Amino acid sequence: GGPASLCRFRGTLVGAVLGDCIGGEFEGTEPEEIPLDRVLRYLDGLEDETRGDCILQYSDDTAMTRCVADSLLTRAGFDEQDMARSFAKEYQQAPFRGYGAGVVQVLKKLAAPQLSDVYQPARAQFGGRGSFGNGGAMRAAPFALAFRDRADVKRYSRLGAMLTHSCSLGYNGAILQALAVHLSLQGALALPQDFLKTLISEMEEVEKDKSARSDARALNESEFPFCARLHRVKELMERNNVSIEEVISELGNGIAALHSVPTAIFCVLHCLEPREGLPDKYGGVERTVAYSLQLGGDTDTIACMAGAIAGAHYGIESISQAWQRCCEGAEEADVLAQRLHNMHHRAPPEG
Ligand code: F2R
Ligand code: MG
Ligand code: MG
Repeated sequence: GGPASLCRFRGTLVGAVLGDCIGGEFEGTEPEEIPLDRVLRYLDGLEDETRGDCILQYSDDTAMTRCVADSLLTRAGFDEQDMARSFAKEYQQAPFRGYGAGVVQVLKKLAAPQLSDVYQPARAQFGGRGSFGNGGAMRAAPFALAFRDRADVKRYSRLGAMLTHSCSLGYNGAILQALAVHLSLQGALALPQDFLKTLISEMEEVEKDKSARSDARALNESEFPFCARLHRVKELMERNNVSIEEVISELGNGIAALHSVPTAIFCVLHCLEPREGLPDKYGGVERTVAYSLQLGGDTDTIACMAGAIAGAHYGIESISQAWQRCCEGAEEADVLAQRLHNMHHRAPPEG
């Protein structure tokens, strides 16, 4: 499909659910425990027609992405009160979705009817430093679908993440993920070096901010930490052979946004071409998800974010029907994507 086509919208949200559900199987695993043959055996099992519809459950990644999409649609734009209430209600109804240990406190506080400042519970996290987890980034894709204008994608993905993540290393990860989906939807992955260049220049602007600089200092990170990681992505892309160990040591595979969003972007870029060891029958989304799983660590979230960016590039047509049938919430994600596509092509939503 062309830029911002329906097929790309559907690919984005369905790709994200697939990454979450399939990646969930390996979350927290050491990479040496998941050699490629184990990953491929597992993925082959999803294609086995004789086992009927196997339902892999989605986790917090999809639960919160659905809240974001639903709130943006219902309110025809970003409404922090509505989105906060939606997160709290979703958690109350299904607390078993594998939420981060810290964010649960925020979600409980957001349920209080008398709460007026919905950003306050997030600010109180981790002794007032706020969370740098990837929970804001894992649910950021719908912002890229709802808003056409790049400045709006950045503005609202930041505010949406700040409802739970007040540390800039958390919410800036959400901006980076939303920007990656936004660019991919426009077809920017056709020129991977330019795609990366644009992300770096956008993030330079974002990370100039005073709080970003002081948060990076307080956490002993380099200045412009996301830009620094994106430069490492560029270096890794320029090399012929990159081992899984090198990707993990250069970019990370953990629960922090800084250690997972650039990693997800690398997975997409690395899998733009067929990869040795991955079956030729795989489309681009399958290749990307299969590669992400081998990194171990926070596999549901890395595969979810990579799946969204890859899905925006390749579109729904490239995604295996068998995989879709296996994943809880894939059909609902498809419906939300179609509604967001309508919204995107109508008048710009109010902020
Ligand atoms: N929570 C998980 N996985 C753990 C295993 C779950 C298991 N399957 C189960 O069901 O029990 N996955 C999900 O959490 C990640 C998103 O987390 P989020 O929303 O960012 O949460 P939180 O609590 O804010 O941050 C996560 C952890 O990061 C550390 N951390 C964050 N900020 C910190 C700070 N300023 N100082 C120190 N530590 C900080 C803490 O350990 C937090 O608990 C996704 O992977 C999702 O899939
Ligand atoms: Mg999860
Ligand atoms: Mg995770």
